[in-house]
Amino acid sequence: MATQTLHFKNRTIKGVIEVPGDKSISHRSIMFGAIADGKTRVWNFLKGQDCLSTWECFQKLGVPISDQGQYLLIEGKGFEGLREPSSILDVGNSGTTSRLLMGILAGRPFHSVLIGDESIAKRPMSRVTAPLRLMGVKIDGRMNGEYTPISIRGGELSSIDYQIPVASAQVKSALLFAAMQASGITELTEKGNTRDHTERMIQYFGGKLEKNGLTIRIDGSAQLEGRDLVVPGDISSAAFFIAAAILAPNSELLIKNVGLNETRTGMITVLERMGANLEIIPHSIDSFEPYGDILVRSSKLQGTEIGGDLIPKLIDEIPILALLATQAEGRTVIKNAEELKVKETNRIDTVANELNKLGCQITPTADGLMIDGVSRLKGGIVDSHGDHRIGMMLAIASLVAEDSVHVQSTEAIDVSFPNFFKALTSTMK
Ligand code: SPQ
Repeated sequence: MATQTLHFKNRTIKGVIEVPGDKSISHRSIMFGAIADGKTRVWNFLKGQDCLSTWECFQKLGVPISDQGQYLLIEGKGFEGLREPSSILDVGNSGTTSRLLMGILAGRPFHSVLIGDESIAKRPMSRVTAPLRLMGVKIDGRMNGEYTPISIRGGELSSIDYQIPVASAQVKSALLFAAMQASGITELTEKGNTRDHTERMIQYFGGKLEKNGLTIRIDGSAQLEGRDLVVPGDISSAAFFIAAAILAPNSELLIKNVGLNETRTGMITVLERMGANLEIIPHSIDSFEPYGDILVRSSKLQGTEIGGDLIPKLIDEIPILALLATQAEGRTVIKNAEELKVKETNRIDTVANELNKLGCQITPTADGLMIDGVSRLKGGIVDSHGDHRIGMMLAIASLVAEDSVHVQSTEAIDVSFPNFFKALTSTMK
């Protein structure tokens, strides 16, 4: 277990950086490359642990994937090119790998078994296994398909008309992958607008779908073709640097080439409302995903209320937003965010428990957090509990803590941001 001792109070954040490639898009680039016909080349692929799990799973499914230095090469042969794996598919810590893979394997006429780490074993899977059963898949797992290990015997699929009961891009994406292999037209209605990377990639790889408000219609005759793509920087990783520059005095940081897909930019909307000094510079170059630069300066923040439709657009940024709220004037209330309980950790409890150890005033609620600012942070021993986003948030807390912050279990950060500490210290003056 790695512990980092950090004492960064009064340091300034300055310069120009790029953050690693987007995790959600990197996972999907391998998946689409694998189920498309022909070569897919991916630049700026995120070599974080989660995406490496996806890479390994698809290699076990018989897909040639090679690191060509500048880019990743995936040689797909369509859905039919996937082969029955001779050993268990290990998704590691990755919810995205497990859920999306189930949707792909649902239509394949062979048997596979998915396992993951201790955290994955606690994350709900029936949100995917239940609708897949409705499509005709033989899928089971611990506690009637709720938890890993999951076993799938895929085969012929029927289309469904389904209202997704949780606002989850992973459930939507798993069902889209299954729907592309089903007979007839599948109609999916989301509970709220979630990240739309899968829909964009279906279209980018030559497939068709119709979107009308929260409803997506897709038929099972998709013929996808390999493509070249550049993965934009991950806004969820940029979030920690945005926070660092806001909190540290006399700071000015330019974060280049960050994904600006509006289903992911809820944090920017909220921070602008809180008074943050941000400039968004979109790039006009045509791409399958919008991206641009973000200029951040030190800012004084006001408390706010965050809930409703905004939640899916910033769900992974809530830990770092909570830290920012401890440094904002007044109260911040985060509600409608019960999904946080089923992430890598229960992020409602972990955020409150760990930040309160440093002197914050955070009350966990049934569906979010109530945060009173401005808190003066002291040093202390805190733990990521194996959750990458909690680990990075606690590291950023050291910019405002009076004494050293000892962050335990920092190895978890490799899931989405290898070399995070090197990148952070490179911006410090
Ligand atoms: O992949 P995993 O472990 O679920 O990762 C997380 C994260 O913090 O990196 C969530 F814990 O991101 C999810 C995100 O919360 C990635 C994701 C995607 O790529 O489709 C969608 C969101 O999850 P969900 O369950 O709301 O669909």
